[in-house]
Amino acid sequence: MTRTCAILGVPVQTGASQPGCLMGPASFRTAGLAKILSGLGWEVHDLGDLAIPPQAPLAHPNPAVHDLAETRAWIEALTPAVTQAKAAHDLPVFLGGDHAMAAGTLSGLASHAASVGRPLFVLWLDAHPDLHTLETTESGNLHGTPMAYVTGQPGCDAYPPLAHAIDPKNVCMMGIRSVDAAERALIPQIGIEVHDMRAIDETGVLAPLRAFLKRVRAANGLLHVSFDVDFLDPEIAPAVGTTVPGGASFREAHLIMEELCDSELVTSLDLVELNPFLDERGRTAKLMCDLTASLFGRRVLDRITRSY
Ligand code: B3U
Ligand code: MN
Ligand code: MN
Repeated sequence: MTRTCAILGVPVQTGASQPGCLMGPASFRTAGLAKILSGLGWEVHDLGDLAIPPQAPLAHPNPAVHDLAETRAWIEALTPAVTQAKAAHDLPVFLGGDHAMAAGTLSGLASHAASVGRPLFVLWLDAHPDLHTLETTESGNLHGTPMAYVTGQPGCDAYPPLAHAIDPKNVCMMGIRSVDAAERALIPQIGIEVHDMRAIDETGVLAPLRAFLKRVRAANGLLHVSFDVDFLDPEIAPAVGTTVPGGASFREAHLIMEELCDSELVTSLDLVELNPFLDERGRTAKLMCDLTASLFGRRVLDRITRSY
């Protein structure tokens, strides 16, 4: 049976420090994402771009916080749209936009998961854990807050009330290499599984990924992958506002995508933080499309057996 995939553009850029992520969905479309996925046998439905109306400014006790009204509005618009897209499609892909988008995609997916009675797991591929609350963020860039919001941490009450929180124990982070003090304190406290780049250098990507996938399978979980471009090394993916050296290599990233494909566990995907204004002749957009293709079934050679 043909599997269906939805593409939803989410041109949010107010969560980041510099403009440009607004053009992310257009860049993914220009790089031919829909055609690539349909070429792999998927039935692709492009749902267009979501929009929010212009917002009146909203103040917050933390004076660093900026563009709060916009992030709130994106969460409000995204939550029902994402729940619907997931109910109607096997594997919706949400094209950011900056990572503030994940506050809305994950809140919508958590509602969907609750409605089908399955736990939601999240694989978070990022240089950053994005675990700030609105009270702890020093930059005030709200793309640093979605994981605190969706796991129900106190200090996010300026965001819309969350109907279903995600269990932090169902979250696995890989690629982490830039963590602020408040986030560092929260990680052991809430029990999120974090594989920083040192851990990846020590174990490789496959062992921790397989252990996590085994947990998802055992729990009959839904699996959302949230892929921040800065997970990748800036040498291969320059089109991102928050580059951090020492990121995942081309080969590590493809291996993760291929393993995710083989597992057949992935039920939704975010592609975030692509800033086409910073790209070099579409290079990062093309790489992100190629990595997505690996997740959707493109392979070098056919394999007869799964390796685990
Ligand atoms: N933790 C820092 C940096 C950051 C988080 N997410 C991104 N950058 N992309 C902050 O500003 O909260
Ligand atoms: Mn991020
Ligand atoms: Mn990041």
